[in-house]
Amino acid sequence: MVIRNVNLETVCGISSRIPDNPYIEVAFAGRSNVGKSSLINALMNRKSLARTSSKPGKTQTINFYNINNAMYLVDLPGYGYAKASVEVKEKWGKMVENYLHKSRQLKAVFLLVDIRHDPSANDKVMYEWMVHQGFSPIVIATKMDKISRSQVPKHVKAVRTGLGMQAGTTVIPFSAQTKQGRDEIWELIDALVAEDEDAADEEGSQISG
Ligand SMILES: Nc1nc2c(ncn2[C@@H]2O[C@H](COP(=O)(O)OP(=O)(O)O)[C@@H](O)[C@H]2O)c(=O)[nH]1
Ligand SMILES: [Mg+2]
Repeated sequence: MVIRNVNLETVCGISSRIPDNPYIEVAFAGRSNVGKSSLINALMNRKSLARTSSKPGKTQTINFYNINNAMYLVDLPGYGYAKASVEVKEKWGKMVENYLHKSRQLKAVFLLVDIRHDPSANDKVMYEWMVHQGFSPIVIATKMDKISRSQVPKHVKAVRTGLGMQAGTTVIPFSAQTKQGRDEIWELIDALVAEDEDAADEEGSQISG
């Protein structure tokens, strides 16, 4: 995708309604501080449109970034933020769950994990949920600049094992700092956008005869 324009179109809080968007959505899940907003900025070629923070638990809303009036990148609040109260955690959980279940435009969820660490129990729950919902699970192992290149395969393998990923599923090593992995992620998203456009054409031709 050649980025022509990006716009933070909808910010969805606990009490807001999930928008009924006209284009497909791709969402990014993962624990707080794993690098979701940094990845979205890297995909958009923006330094700081998506707010990033060294303090975990900053994004408490679902943020919809309109890309070229063609699709949305969706920044989800992170799970597993230890300092949030039980009540707040529950509300966030419900909001995210509600979105993931109800959005008609959500075509893929990318799960971000830190390439340095074995996936957590929450990561595993999220992964299994994705598979259960019928999404083809795509895992992004981020912060790869923090390990040496020669260590990457070993860590990718640990991520696969930790999540119980099946053969043929995708792990993309990524770094928001070096932008490694960015093109590969866009290729996957572009394919989803193209698929949706084909489906729309098909529908159109059925209506016209
Ligand atoms: N070295 C390095 N730091 C990163 C990378 N991605 C994110 N970070 C840092 O990790 C922290 C959390 O990132 P953020 O995108 O806000 O995480 P989020 O809570 O998942 O949205 C910030 O200090 C980022 O600068 C990366 O690929 N490499
Ligand atoms: Mg964030």
